[in-house]
Amino acid sequence: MANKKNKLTTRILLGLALGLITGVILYNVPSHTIKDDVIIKGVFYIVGQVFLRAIMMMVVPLVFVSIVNGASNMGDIKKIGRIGMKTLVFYLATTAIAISIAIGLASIVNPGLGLDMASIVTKEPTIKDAVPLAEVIVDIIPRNPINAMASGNMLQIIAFALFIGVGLSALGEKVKILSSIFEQLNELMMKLVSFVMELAPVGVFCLIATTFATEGYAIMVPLFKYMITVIVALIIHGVVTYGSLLKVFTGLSPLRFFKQFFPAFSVAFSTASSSATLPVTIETVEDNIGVSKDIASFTLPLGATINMDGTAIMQGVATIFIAQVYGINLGFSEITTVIITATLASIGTAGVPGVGLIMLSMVLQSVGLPVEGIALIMGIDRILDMSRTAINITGDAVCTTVIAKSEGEFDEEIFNSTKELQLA
Ligand code: DAS
Repeated sequence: MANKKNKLTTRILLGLALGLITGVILYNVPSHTIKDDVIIKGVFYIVGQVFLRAIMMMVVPLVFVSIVNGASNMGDIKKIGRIGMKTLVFYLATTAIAISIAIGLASIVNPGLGLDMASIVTKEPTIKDAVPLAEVIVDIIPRNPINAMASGNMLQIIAFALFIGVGLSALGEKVKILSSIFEQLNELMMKLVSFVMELAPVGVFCLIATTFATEGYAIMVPLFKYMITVIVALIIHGVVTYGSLLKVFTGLSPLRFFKQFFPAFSVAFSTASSSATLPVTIETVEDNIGVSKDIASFTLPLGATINMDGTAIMQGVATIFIAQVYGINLGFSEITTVIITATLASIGTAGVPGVGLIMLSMVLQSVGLPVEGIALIMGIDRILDMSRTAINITGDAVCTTVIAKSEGEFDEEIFNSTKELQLA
């Protein structure tokens, strides 16, 4: 499984490199019918847009099914009690901190300023009028959930899906067939996402070639600033947020934690999939960190599903970047909507490659930003996917360690031993 994802990563990075080279070559070729109408506006446009739409097609069903499934699998809040509530609060709090760091850093770096896509936007992007925060909160509850799905109102879809998931978990055994249907639908969604990601190498090639063939070198600096902003935000969150939480809540050495956790970190980076890394994460957290099996086997699978701080960071930076390149100013209520949407969306986002980008189109829709902006960053997303997935699972492991320590289910001798995990 991990090997298959590594091959996909290689093919996508190859598509990125060839697309970049092709785009720069085309940019320097004088305008010609073949170049403009057949290649760029023909082949590249069709393949690139088909890939982009295939991703957008997945958003509503993926969000709805995966959040219903995630919420129903959390088990009855009363039953999972103390540990479950601690885990939920910790995961959602660190995700909200993550996206706030991302938005704060992006607002300082301003990666999208200087590139004016607004001039080439075919339709005026529809930014919702700045609505007061109270309206944003009230508007989370849909009057008509079917209409919410049809219109792609993502916060309302998330709210409705969470409501159904909690209902399913409260009914427990009485609706086990319906719950298993949602589990199977979730498996189906993951399979469909993997089909779409098989298109990624060609889709990425066409999108990045189009971007560079039309924008030329001008796009390089903003894209580079975007990438650096995401990576710096990931490092800040990993070192400062997780390091502080470990020091304050467990007294453990963050440096030693990251060293002991490195085997899982490296598998997550190479596969870009939290789910594929989960067995290694569990083994590393138990054998290298010292967390009990009971705690690890509950909080880590939950974290791989509902806790995606790295993904939230990408979504925060990408939202600011896309708003800037389209010349759209996001107000306080829009920023709050982005933080709420990305935090809640992480509840259902399963840990497979590229899913963060699918959820990004949902975050953009929640504040009326043009989803077409994803085409700008899709080409380089795989590199960032690898980095953010590694942070996603590090967050899961840090939370697990804090919970285990607070429950007295942590063996400090294992943590202080120097043995390295021998990965099979
Ligand atoms: N690749 C996802 C994961 O496995 C993260 C993402 O797509 O953002 O966690």
